Amino acid sequence: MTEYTDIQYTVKNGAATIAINRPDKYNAFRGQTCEEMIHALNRAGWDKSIGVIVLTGTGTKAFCTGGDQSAHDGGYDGRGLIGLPVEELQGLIREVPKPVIARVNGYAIGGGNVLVTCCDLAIAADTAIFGQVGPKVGSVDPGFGTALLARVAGEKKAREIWFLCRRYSAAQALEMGLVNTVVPADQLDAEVERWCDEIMALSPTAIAIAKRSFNADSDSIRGIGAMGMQALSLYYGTDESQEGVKAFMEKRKPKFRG
Ligand code: 2NE
Repeated sequence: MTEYTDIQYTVKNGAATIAINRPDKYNAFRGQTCEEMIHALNRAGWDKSIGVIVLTGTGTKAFCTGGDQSAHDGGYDGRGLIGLPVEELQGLIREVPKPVIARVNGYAIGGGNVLVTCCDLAIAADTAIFGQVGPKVGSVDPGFGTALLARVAGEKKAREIWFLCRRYSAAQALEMGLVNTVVPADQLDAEVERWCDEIMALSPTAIAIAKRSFNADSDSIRGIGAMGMQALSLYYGTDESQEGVKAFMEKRKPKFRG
């Protein structure tokens, strides 16, 4: 894979930036997007000249809004149990031996919020908005989306995020520990660059060892996620789940009960 259609891949001063480039879909990912992100993460992850990876979305509206609901018909349009190899993508963010920074430039919703959760660090524009929508749209991202979020934001807050599907400001995300810092939107790139430059001045091997040891404590969540995806694939076959997707696409409230 040398040409990408759904993402942009750029390198500057040892930092590789992977940007989802589907602004008309609020940077939602389809099967092809996940494949390209996996390819780009492997490309940057094992390139010794790269010391840090930045994950972001193009435009100012969205970082990423999760699975592309227009590519969902009882399952998404790609590979794997649910038609999106998200568990592989999330696992790879943790697996690459260098820090992955989420540059959150807008909505980080659903699977987009999970990407932020999985990244080692997160820097948000003050205009960014966070949240989960699964129970509103007939989905759930089990594993890193739930159990790792509880480690990051705390058990009660993670359950609130999933059980109420509210939206949270960048300031609230900072307070709950989901992001490391918040800056005015017009200073986002300069701030990300500053963090990348600081990382590039440090020992890559020490950082790789530190990352793996941080991961060790929560690696069992990968297994929970695998089991969860198996359950999710069955849930996607139900009327209840499909009502959620249909309601989102028809811009109406879902009717899950009765
Ligand atoms: C992002 C948010 C909150 C924005 O709301 P609002 O009211 O400001 O805008 P609107 O009209 O909802 O969205 C603007 C345009 O972006 C598209 C919309 O369809 C709309 O298109 P047009 O009508 O202008 O043509 N859009 C936004 N998000 C999209 C998406 N994910 N797929 C396709 N089109 C999308 C609001 O739009 C929102 O809540 N979006 C998220 C919807 C969602 O259901 N995400 C997937 C959750 S499940 C998931 O991610 C997942 C996973 O993480 C792991 C495994 C399986 C699934």
